Amino acid sequence: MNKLLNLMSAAIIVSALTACASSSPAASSQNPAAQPESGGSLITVGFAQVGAESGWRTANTDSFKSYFTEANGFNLIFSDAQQDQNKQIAAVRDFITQGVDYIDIAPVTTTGWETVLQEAKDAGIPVIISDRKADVAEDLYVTYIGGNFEQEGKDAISWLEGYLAENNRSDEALNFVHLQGTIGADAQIGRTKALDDAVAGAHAGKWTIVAQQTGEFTEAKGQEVMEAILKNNTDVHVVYSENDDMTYGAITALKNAGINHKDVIIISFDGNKKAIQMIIDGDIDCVAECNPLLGPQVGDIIKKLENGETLPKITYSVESVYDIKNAEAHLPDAFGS
Ligand code: GYE
Repeated sequence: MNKLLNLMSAAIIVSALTACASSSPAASSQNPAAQPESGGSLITVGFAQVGAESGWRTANTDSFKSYFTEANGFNLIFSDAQQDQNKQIAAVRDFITQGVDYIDIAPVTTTGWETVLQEAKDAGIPVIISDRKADVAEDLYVTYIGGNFEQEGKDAISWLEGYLAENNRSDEALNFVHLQGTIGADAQIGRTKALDDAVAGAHAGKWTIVAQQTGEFTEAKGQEVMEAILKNNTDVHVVYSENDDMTYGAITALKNAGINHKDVIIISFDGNKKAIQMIIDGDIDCVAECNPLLGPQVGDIIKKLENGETLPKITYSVESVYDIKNAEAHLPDAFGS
């Protein structure tokens, strides 16, 4: 069933990507929508990226850089904020000063965007929010495209419930270590809420979070934080890690502490090729997928805007859950390395 769903979602993504590619500005040079501004000039897009903290992020950046090319009719101005919101806001102001045609922001955190988005609006520059949501009034941006993070978390919890039931472990008291992403990022808020709700609700009294700390979505910080946590808690049954990179770090920390990580249920998010391989190798138990390949989809949004089309306010990526039952089939399609 899972496998079927995965194959279906992979097919949807592939067909969506193919659709984007075949209707790209480069492929339709007679289409005036491709070069609308001054017949032949490029569309300038400023992309305020979060940083380079993870494999997901690298794949996301690559996806934008390989889509928004001159050959495709675009001039991309790329900015890396190194996970610092002030830098990201400064980059957006710079895009406004330069008079770009479109701005795409992947907001580091959900809050703090009103002022600069109002400035973009006043300058008449449409803003697309991708990857993580910003908590602002709907008239300050055109559309959001990216993951549904609370749903990803709920999918991971459902997977765990199913796994425990299959192994006759549903009644066990379980200690969780919870490694959170960058605090205040939409991806952290949603994934954290799903676990917090499960622990306070359906599993109250049975599931305990013994440590809940941010590893800032990086492998190094994930390892460092996990090492510190293991000094006080050696009885860990589940690691719920909000991205693959922190998961790699946590596994190293478990090994260094002399704990067999294969005895711990390890739940991760994203779905890098390396993490999918680690499911096959028995190192990771479950990965809730998050799709980073948003470049062509944002390109498609821009083309629609150029055509005067109205877009939905939110478009969520189609996402699956991977475990030992479907990892092998997904491996060739997994992103990154
Ligand atoms: O899960 C993590 C990255 O915002 C969905 O950011 C993204 C998250 C992703 O650093 O690996």
